[in-house]
Amino acid sequence: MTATVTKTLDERLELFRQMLLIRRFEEKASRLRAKGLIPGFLHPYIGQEAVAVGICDQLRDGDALTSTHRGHGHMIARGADPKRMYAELYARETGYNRGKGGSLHMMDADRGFLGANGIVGGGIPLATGAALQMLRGRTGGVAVSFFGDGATNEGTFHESLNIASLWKLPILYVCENNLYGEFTRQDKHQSIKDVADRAAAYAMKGVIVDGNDVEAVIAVAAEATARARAGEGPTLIEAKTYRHRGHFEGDMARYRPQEEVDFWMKRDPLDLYEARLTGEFGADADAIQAIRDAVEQQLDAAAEWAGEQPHPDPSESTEDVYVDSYEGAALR
Ligand SMILES: Cc1ncc(C[n+]2csc(CCOP(=O)(O)OP(=O)(O)O)c2C)c(N)n1
Ligand SMILES: [Mg+2]
Repeated sequence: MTATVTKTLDERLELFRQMLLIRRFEEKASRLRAKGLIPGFLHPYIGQEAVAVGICDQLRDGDALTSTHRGHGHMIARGADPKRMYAELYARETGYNRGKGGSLHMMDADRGFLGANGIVGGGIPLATGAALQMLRGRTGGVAVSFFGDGATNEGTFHESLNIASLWKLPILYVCENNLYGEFTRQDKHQSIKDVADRAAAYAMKGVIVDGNDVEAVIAVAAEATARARAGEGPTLIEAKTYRHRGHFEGDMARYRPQEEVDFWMKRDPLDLYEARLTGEFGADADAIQAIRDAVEQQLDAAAEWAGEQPHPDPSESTEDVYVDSYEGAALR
C-alpha cells in the first residue's frame, strides 16, 4: 500500500523539528525526573518519534486520537504546547489537566487528544467510540488509536477491530511494535511475528511499515486516512520500531541482547532523516543547526515556566477527578 505524498524542503525540515522536539522533550523530562522534580513514572518515547510525527502529519482539525502510557510523543506531534506538558508533569495548576493527570493521563480535548492511558489497550475502544461518533455525525473526521505490540493481546483490541471492521468505522489502528511488552520480548508474548496479520481475522486491511522512516509512515497514513474518510473503513498499521531506553525511566533494560540494541541504534529515526535531509533533499547544515538551537531554547524556556507555576489548591483535590459517591462523601 503506497500513496505518494510530496513534501517541500521546508515541510521536511518541519517533520525533523517535530521529531527533535519530542526527543529533546523526553531527554529533558528524564533529567528533571532524576532531579526529583517530576513525581510518578515516565515511559520515554525516544526511538519511536517517526511514528507519531508521520501519522499525525495526515490529521486535520476535528480528528481524534488516543494514546498509551508512552504518550508524550503523540501529544507533541498533535501540536500540544511543551510548556503546559511540563507543567502537567510538575503537577501544576496550569498543566493540561490542572496537574492532576500527570504523564499517564495527560489529555488535550481541544486538539482531539483523548488522552494518554495507564491501562494497556484502554485507548483502543475510546478511539473506536470516537470514530463511531464521527461516522454517525458525518463529520468526515478520522480517529487514530496508538498502542503497542503488548496491547494487541488484550480483549479491547480484538473487540474494537471486530466492530470497527463490521461498521466500516473511520479509524486507524496504529500498533507501534517496539518488540517488547514491558520486559518481555514479542516472541515470548505472542505466537505471531507480524501484528498486521491480526487484521485478516477481521477482514481488515493490515499494513506493515518501517516505523523509523517518517516519510514511509506518512505514505501509509495518507492512504489509510483517505480510505477512512471515504467510508472504506479501518486499517491496522503495524509500525516496526524500537524504544531506545527501558520500559520506564529507571529500567536499565538489561534483558535486551546487545546486538539487537546496536542494530536499532544504527536505525535511529532522527539520524536517518537528517542524513536524507542533508543528502537527498539538499538541506543546509545551518538550517538543521538552527532547528536544534530553537528546540533547545523552546524547551529550556518551557521547563523554566513550568517550574514557576502554582500547585493546585489542596481544597480542589476532589475537583476534575473521578471520585465515587461513597469515597467522595468521605473525602468531603
Ligand atoms: C490492562 C493492563 N495490564 C497490564 C499493565 C501493566 N503494563 C504497563 S505497560 C505494559 C506493557 C505494554 O506493552 P506494549 O503494549 O507493547 O507497549 P510499550 O510499553 O512497548 O509501548 C504492561 C503489561 C497495565 N498497565 N494495564
Ligand atoms: Mg511494546
